[in-house]
Amino acid sequence: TSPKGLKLVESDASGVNPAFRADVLAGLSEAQKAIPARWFYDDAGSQLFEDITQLPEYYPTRAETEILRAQADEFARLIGPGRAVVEFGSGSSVKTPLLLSAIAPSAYVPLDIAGDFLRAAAAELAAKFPGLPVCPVEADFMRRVELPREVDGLPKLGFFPGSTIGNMVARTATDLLRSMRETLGVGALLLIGMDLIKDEDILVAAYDDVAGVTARFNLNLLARINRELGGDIPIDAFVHEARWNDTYARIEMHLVARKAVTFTVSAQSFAMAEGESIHTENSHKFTRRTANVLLAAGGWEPRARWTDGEGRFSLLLAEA
Ligand code: AVJ
Repeated sequence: TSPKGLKLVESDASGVNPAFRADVLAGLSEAQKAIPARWFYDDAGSQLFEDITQLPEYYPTRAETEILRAQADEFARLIGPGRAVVEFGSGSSVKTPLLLSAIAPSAYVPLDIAGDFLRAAAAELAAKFPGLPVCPVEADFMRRVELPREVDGLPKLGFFPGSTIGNMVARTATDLLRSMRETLGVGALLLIGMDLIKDEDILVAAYDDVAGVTARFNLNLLARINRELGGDIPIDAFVHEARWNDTYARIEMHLVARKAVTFTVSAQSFAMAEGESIHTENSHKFTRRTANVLLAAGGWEPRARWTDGEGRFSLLLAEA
């Protein structure tokens, strides 16, 4: 249950997730068909993303982990002990322990909309840090979240690694940063990962690996739609594509129809021409300045910034 006591709706009487169905049907009805990237992460999709983080071409996870390992002393100096760390997302088994070990916090509060995964990740973390109060909260962090009583009065550090903010267009990213500020309060700090603009070939390869894992990750969305929403999309008729959009400085993932297709989802019919695509993800990339502008627009003042040794990825510390 959410802090307000409302169960977040994961399925209706027919076993369908109504938010998933609404997003898919609306997205397939647009001129440029598009489905929000958050629907990638069913069990198979979450496993495929784990596999992506191990790929030679996919540098962001390794680069950010390198920063977290290398800058422990700097985090301790600039953040200090005694804060409640509020992680936006369930936490990763590698990055979160690196941060917590570096700064000696007073509590850890992971926020996630997916309750089962949240509780499993929280239990694993609690076992690694005996004596650290761990207080998971099942909530949609795109809005202000009521934090648990246990962390009242403690100074907060928000943690949002992975360049997940890059999945959002500027308006949504700004809304999220403002919500984070409301959740965390005055005097809060935020440690946030943002991937950097670099050579287009390197960016495209990171989202179109030779082994085809990212292609399977993208195409899995169609399998999920067919399974959960009673669809008959011919998956073999689609190919994965990663494109650099230079206007918005982002990698876009698309599923491109190799031939004209018709299909139904939840009893609604759709048609696509050869070469037409479903836009499935944006992954925005930043410079030092665009990262700072985004933070400022969301109400956060940049305080410090670190990159990995090859300058591929940035972690930024900002103050509310
Ligand atoms: C988890 C959203 C940060 O955008 O790099 C990886 C997801 N998509 N490969 C990203 C993803 C394709 C990833 N994020």
